[in-house]
Amino acid sequence: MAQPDLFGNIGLPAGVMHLPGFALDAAGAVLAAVEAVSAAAPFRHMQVPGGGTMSVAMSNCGQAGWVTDTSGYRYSSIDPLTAQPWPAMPEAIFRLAQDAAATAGFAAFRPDACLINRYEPGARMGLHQDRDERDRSQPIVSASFGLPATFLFGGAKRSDPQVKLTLEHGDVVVWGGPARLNYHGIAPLKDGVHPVLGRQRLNLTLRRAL
Ligand code: MD6
Ligand code: FE
Repeated sequence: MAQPDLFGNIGLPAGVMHLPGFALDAAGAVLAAVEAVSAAAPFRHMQVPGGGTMSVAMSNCGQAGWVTDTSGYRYSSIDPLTAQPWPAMPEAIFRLAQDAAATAGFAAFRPDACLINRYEPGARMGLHQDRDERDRSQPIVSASFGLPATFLFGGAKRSDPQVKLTLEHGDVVVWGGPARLNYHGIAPLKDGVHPVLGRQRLNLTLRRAL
């Protein structure tokens, strides 16, 4: 447990790899690609089955997009807001995810879905598992930009203790193997002004969904 892994990570669950600054070189191209995606598929606050609205605003690109409404969570090839397919996954985003996955030992990763989360101060993501994807042998790659956030990593049960990890601009997390179904969430975003993105955090979460 106290042994650092290949990347110097200590105390993270097995299967979770934090790659600080991995996305810094690609940040300009990736953020320009996010602008283009959100011009075609605007950020929106989706409804959750319980009746509430998410504090995080979302968009997607790729073959499949993660959506939620009052009937539940699922992947959909059509954006319910525009009734059009989601924008294709920009090359810069695909390449970043593949490079990060390969660095973490998942050379076969070919993402077909990219969920884009936009947090403004106070926005949060409650504790959840990612279980809407078909092939759970594939990891999830998550890239963060803008204001720092506190990622909470739990265990296989909702009540398991949590480890905190600060995700900064340009950080990537690759999450798979024995941690694939662990509970996790994001603490309410603290206010601040990021030199590149201002008062927000963007997170791109890439999966093999179909
Ligand atoms: C976020 N991320 O960072 C929300 N899930 O804004 C996630 O829920 C997430 O970053 C699975 C794997 C990596 C993640
Ligand atoms: Fe998640």
